[in-house]
Amino acid sequence: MRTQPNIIITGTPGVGKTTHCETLAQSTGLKHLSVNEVVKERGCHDGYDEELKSWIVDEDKLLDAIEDEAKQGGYIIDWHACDLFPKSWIDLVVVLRVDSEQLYDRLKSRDYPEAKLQENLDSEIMQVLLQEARDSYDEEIVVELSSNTTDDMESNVERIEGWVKQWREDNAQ
Ligand code: DAT
Repeated sequence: MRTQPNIIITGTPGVGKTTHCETLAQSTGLKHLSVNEVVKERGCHDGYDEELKSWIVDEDKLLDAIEDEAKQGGYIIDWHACDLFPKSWIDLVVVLRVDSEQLYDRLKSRDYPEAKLQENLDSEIMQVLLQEARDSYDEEIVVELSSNTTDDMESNVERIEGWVKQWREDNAQ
């Protein structure tokens, strides 16, 4: 039994995962687990895709790398996929959503290659991550939240903080 919850914050790149996770890590004491960092630092990849400018993730290595931490609990997992994590590890899945114009501006300012930018815009419009979350986890633990403005972010953070507080009360030993 975990004494702290694990939360996934997922969504298309640029939606605001890192910003939400960093704020929540400070306010809740949960640890921000950036899958991107783990993939890079612990070598959970089969090389780098120069065209897409991203690591080719080895999911088995990644799961092995984070298994002990995840089983212990207390992590906010930050990644643009969610279907790979075993259901038994996860207590809440937050799917952040953003309007196309906002996403375009955010990705453009990151100098994304055109193909990668378009792929991510399409993915957001087609709700790929939301569908993936709904297909992979029980509907009660999947929450869709808007991340267009700083007001959105504040209310999302407040809502997730409230959820964490409740989880801790419900699971106090
Ligand atoms: P991700 O980790 O999903 O790739 P990020 O946290 O790095 O996204 O955010 C990308 C950029 O967009 C960053 O400059 C912060 C900004 N941003 C994210 N969410 C926002 C929001 N709800 N309101 C305003 N700006 C936001």
